[in-house]
Amino acid sequence: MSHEKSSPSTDNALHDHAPGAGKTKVVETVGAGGEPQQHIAHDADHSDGVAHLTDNFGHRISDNENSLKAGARGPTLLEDFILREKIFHFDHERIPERIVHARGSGAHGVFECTKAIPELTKASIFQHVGATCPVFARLSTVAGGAGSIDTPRDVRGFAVKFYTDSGNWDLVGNDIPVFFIQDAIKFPDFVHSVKMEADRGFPQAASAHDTFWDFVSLVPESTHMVLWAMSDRGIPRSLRMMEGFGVHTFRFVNEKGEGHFIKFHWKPVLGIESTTWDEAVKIAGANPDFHRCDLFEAIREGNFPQWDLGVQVFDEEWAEKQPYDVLDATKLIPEEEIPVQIIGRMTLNRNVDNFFAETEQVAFMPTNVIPGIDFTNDPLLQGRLFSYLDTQKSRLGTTNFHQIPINAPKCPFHNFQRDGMMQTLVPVGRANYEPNSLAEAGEEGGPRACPETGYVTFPENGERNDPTQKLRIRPESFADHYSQARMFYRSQTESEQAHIASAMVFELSKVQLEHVRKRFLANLRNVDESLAKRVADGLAMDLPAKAKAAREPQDWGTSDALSIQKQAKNTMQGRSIAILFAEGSDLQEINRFKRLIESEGGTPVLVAPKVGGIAVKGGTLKADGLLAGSPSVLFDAVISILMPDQAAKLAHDSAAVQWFMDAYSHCKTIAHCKGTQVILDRAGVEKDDGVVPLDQFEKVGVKRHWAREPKVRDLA
Ligand code: HDD
Repeated sequence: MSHEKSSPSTDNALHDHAPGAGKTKVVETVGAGGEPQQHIAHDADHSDGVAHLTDNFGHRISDNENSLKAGARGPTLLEDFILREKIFHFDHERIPERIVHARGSGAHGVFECTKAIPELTKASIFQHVGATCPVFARLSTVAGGAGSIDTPRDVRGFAVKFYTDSGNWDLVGNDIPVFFIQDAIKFPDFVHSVKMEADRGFPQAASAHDTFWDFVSLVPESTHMVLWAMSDRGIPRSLRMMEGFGVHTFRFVNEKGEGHFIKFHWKPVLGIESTTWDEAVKIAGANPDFHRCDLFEAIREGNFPQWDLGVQVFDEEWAEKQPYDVLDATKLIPEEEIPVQIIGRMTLNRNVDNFFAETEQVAFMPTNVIPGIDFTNDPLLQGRLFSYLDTQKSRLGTTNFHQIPINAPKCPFHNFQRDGMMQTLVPVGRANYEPNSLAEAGEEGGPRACPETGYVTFPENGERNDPTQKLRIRPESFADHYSQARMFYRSQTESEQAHIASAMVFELSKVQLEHVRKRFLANLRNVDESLAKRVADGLAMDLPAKAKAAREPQDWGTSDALSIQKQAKNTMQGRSIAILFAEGSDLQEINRFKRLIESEGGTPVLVAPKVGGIAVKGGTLKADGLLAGSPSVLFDAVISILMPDQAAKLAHDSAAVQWFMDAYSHCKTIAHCKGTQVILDRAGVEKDDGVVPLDQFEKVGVKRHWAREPKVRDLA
């Protein structure tokens, strides 16, 4: 990153004003002019080596236990500025939560270019292999509030801020490559319908209710994304194992001014992994912060999550020939047609120091683009270009939210924007307008526009369009609402298709308005008759007449890239594997598995009926988790090493029986010693490719055994 000398017009005196002016932990951020700056992170005074508690204006506090009173049992005095400041600040700790994506987890990292593409874009970060820039990523759910569970059925937000040397670039995407609506004007309606219902304030973080299904059944363009949300993509196992998508068609522009259409993809190095619905529900009870903890702990342990950034590149001529419109955000471009080329890798390698200051205050905006990356006329994207800037003012309270360290660019920035609430910069001189000739009198004249290197909007904005007409219409090319939904469904494996059908049955069973269910089924017949029949049977309803489609759906074949199971990785990397032990278990054997899992990049977790220290063969061993408090839903595979007497005892403990029953019904690998058989019998666990003796664990590995599913779940 280059750091120019800061302009006096935006010099930031923040660092001189740290409370207490002591020698506390110093955090390096970036100053107004892009120069590194130091902030005092803790409001304590260390001047004599002891951290002294002060108020926000640096006055030392003598007593943090008692308010000031008139007499030992008398009234508290208004004069107590220490009490008042403390309560005043506390009363205002919360800011409005995000209207959508309120629940999120963030981390810092680095992006590295792995393939230079100057022929496609002049974006500075893509000019040289090995070029890097810092990033901040926030991964979120959409519908729930800030304190809601991590594992509801929902879309996940995938927002990345690249702090490049030519300004911040925000790629604000989701884990699903298409969207529910085509035009931003429908966004408030859609969001109102999926959030908790207006009169009753529930359900929280769930789409299984009347208003969501009412909306989507009335808006057929949402059908494609509804299928994605009802598929296993809606219940990811880990934030580290999700794909990400920029969703819209964007544009790369090269040095010569030539444009190419592109779609952005994030591919998780750990592979894509989801839960089953039963598992997701149980995880919500066992650990509502499951995804947040998983991300935090992986980074803390040095198992840094990584994603490859890829692009699909195509031109307008190719786009013109497609049976859908590339400006329609309800459509994807099959990877079989336009392969994804990998151009970089993101590594998240540092947890936040403070959740509020960073994860809560980070402000993503699709308008944050750098030269070489441009928008298209996608009407959903165009609406977003207004919405995000606007919402930050209401969330963060001031137009100066860009000065908050997490939002500030790490390259120089200079302009004549001035003042506003919470202004922390101290610009000097008179130059707060332009043009000016103050420099001629020896004064600071301030910055000037840069025609050579500044952002230039791609001039062609009239794709298949007549810009002389003002129209409120949806183009005819956006009219096919079902063909890609069909392609998505037909690209899934049998078990994935069954999951979609079950999810729809579950969600529609929560819909109390009968006509809404019927309307959705009528639409679904346009996607796939067998799916519609399956869902109707699951609800014990008759199939209604097929809805009339705006445009008759076509068979567009299938795409393996749309299925999770077809791309599954059999790997221990990033997976957590439980080792169940009890009194008398063989320590050597336990350690052997621990080492194996660790050497393969996995995390072994010791689980036992008691945690404090159990006498095992060869020593005493502490467990990481209590059996009753560490259900097997928290792990990707389970190993059981028990002496027969302990196993016989656990066979009468419902937590132990349920542990194996769940691992089995969630199609996980169960590697067990002979002694464990007595519990497996009680749990109804039958031998199969994934229920194996201990010595076969390594061979079988950590993957789901979907062939088992018909034995444990009615997939009708
Ligand atoms: Fe949005 C937040 C992703 C359409 C308006 N959106 C938000 C976040 C993500 C997305 C990941 C959370 C950012 C964070 O972590 O802070 N949004 C999308 C995607 C969309 C999309 C992939 C379609 C392709 N969004 C969309 C539309 C509008 C908005 C059409 C409005 C016209 N989105 C917002 C917002 C939010 C937001 C209200 C809430 C909090 C925020 O912006 O910062 O402005």
